[in-house]
Amino acid sequence: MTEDRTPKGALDRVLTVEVMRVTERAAVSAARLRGRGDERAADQAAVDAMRRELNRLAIEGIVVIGEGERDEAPMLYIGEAVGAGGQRVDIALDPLEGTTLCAKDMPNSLATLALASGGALLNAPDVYMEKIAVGPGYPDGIVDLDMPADEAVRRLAKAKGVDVHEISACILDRPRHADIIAAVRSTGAAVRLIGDGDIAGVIHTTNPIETGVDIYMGTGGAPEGVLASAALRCIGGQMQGRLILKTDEHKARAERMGIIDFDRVYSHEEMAKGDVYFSATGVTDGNMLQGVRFYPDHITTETIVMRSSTGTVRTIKAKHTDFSKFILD
Ligand code: VTB
Ligand code: MG
Ligand code: MG
Repeated sequence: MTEDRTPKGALDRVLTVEVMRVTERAAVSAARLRGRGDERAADQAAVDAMRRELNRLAIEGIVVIGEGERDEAPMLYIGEAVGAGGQRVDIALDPLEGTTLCAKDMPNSLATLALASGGALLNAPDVYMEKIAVGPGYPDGIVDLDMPADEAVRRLAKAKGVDVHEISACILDRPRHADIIAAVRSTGAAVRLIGDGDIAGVIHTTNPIETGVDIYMGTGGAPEGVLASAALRCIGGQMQGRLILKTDEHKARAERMGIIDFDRVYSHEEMAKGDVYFSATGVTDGNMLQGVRFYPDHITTETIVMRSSTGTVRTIKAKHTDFSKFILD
């Protein structure tokens, strides 16, 4: 028998494989609807597949970051119990992150899931979150949310030992980001604008040579912020997030989830604590993951699956010959 080096208090390591299966299934179902211009259908397909797979796992899971609150999301809503029974875990999911990317067959849409011990993931409402993230290897606090964007890229360049022209910042292409885009460009650094998909944007900072992205900045979804934090906990890097709670309704939702300090800056370690698993399967082709491929007699998927307690990061290319299952069940 091989020795299981699972640290005390950590989750069962068998779950590494299990979480991967869940995102693989969701990705295949969404990928069938790539490029059809129907975001809702692709999202629904991913949600159905993910829920079905989650309910087969030997876990007693609660969705803490999901498709929305119960009245607006019939499936995988926040608070939904999933699993066939077993270890008690919290789950954060975005079955199809980048629905528009998938509907338009553009790069970097993913099926994503994070799993952690009960109480370990920030219960964030589905509001916006300001984010800043960099990959591993920088001193703690090298950048933060309150720093002007131009200062952040300059500091990063200095720490990396390169000219600021060699830095690239990934930012969601939205009018609300006009100022930070201008600030970054004023330094001579490059801006990679993305249409959607900021979980991928954050993960890309962990491998700047492959992806061409050194830093992620800007405002995106809070659920995506928690999922990206789970990934960084495993792979290394730093992130900060601050919920944008301007309206009374948003504040009330945050309060119901136990948030009392509305202006709090969370580190990625505060958004995803303890032993965390993260899995993402490519739906469309991307910088780090290939999308689902349909061959006449099999399907391939590519998944990055990782675990924080051991820091193992696996990229798994799977060939699924039992493909009838993907269609029938
Ligand atoms: C981001 C991105 C998502 O929403 O969180 C973004 O990661 C933010 O919201 O893929 P807006 O689109 O309203 O700007 C998505 O683009 C879609 O969920
Ligand atoms: Mg979604
Ligand atoms: Mg999303």
